[in-house]
Amino acid sequence: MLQPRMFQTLLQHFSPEIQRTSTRLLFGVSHALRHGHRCGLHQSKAALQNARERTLIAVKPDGVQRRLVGQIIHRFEQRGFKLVGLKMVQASHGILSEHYGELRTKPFFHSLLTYMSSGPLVVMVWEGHNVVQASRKMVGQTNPAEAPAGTIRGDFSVHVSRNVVHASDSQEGAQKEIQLWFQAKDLLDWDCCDQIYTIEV
Ligand code: IDP
Ligand code: MG
Repeated sequence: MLQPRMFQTLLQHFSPEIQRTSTRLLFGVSHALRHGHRCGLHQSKAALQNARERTLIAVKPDGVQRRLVGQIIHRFEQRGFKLVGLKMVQASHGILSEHYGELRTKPFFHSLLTYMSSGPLVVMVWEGHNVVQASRKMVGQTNPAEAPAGTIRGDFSVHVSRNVVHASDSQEGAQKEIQLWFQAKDLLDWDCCDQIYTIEV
């Protein structure tokens, strides 16, 4: 690990602006880590528990074909959520029937399955504080005609049958969908180094 004194010595070779920024960063992180240790255990546990909420997001075949995967991932990263699982799949009617089981009686059910199996999906699990509700807002209404500009559907789609992205609609739904699409071993528990700056722990 780089010691503060060595760090300062190295910094002497850089411009004054880089020196100031780097020093603020170094001592800011160490202060935040010390402060984190002083926080009440109960509060930290509750905050960390909330921060571990997870949801399933999928870029649908139209989103993949239109090369929107990067922009959609970018929005979730930019908001401050943590990616804990990701894969590209060609989904079967079997898994899609289970995923959309509640819509089985809808007149568009068959065409929905045909569309969703027409090409690869990029399926992801995102983690963070209030991620289920926040991601539904980021995605926008089911019908893109009603989704405001600034939402993914409002910015990238026009018709309800080609609305680019899926997001779980509740915490219970998210748990079921995550179990349907991922094995536990494929979800990574990793420490995100900016967590102390995105939630209060
Ligand atoms: P959601 O994706 O916003 O949660 P749901 O009502 O769960 O919306 O519907 C699942 C998906 O079914 C939608 O995202 C859309 O792809 C498709 N869908 C919903 N309503 C219609 C419709 O009226 N016509 C065609 N497809 C629809
Ligand atoms: Mg839904």
